[in-house]
Amino acid sequence: MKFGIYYPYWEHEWSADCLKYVEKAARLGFDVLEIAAHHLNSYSAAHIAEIARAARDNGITLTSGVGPSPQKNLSSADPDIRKAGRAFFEETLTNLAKLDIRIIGGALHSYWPIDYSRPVDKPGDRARGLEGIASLADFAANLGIDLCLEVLNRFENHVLNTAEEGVAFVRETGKPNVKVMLDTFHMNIEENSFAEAIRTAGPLLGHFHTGENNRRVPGSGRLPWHEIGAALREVGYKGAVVMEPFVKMGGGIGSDIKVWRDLSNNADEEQMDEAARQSLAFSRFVLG
Ligand SMILES: [Mn+2]
Repeated sequence: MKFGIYYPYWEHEWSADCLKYVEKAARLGFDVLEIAAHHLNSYSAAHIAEIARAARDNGITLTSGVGPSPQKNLSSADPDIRKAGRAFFEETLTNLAKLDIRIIGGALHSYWPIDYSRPVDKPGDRARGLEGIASLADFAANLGIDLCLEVLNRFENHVLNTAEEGVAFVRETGKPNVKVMLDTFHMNIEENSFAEAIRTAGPLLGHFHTGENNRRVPGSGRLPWHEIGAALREVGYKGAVVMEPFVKMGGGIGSDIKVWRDLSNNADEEQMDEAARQSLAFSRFVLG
């Protein structure tokens, strides 16, 4: 198991540059840095090469996550939007490969966050999203990339809310590089049992996010980390465990994540670093 962190922990905008966090993640002892792929296509070739070099120099493995915008939604009823989604993913995956990234996780089959002021068509969105992912899978496979479909809570997505729904979706694609991604924050809302959900995903589990019930760093809240660790070991999970804490208000990130109070005890950057370092030690001990 490798342990990582998603750099928006320190940022207010998804467009924030990931470069400086490569060295920081290494300095804090992480194996993995997860980058937000939302704006990767706007990076210059030279900048992408610089990030790849920094990762190699610091011994950091990069993974990526994305919440596709409504205009790049593979499950849209509008064929032009589905086409834009496909083009977005082809360009993004090509850039991910330049960074040696083998994992992209998130609601790839849909968009995020969902606008629930509009009518919800779960069967239609599921069918179109499945077709979009299944047809994208070979393109990703040729670049050595796994598409990891994140199971989200009901307030953020309607297509995949449980490990069981994730597994059924992934099996239907019939593609070996399409996998299930679980996140303890979402599991805490939707699953009857953390261990059972992890067992349900079993060998199809391709990526794993950790966060507390209130999205503070793992070990600071009340999730059953020993149960979660035992289940990950039981299914022989060998992938990345990436902590995804969100503790600061402000910007597009604070708004999308719905952070309406400072959950960090007004920590400065040094204290944020220390909280991440301590949570990493906790995660290695209890999950690894
Ligand atoms: Mn997540």
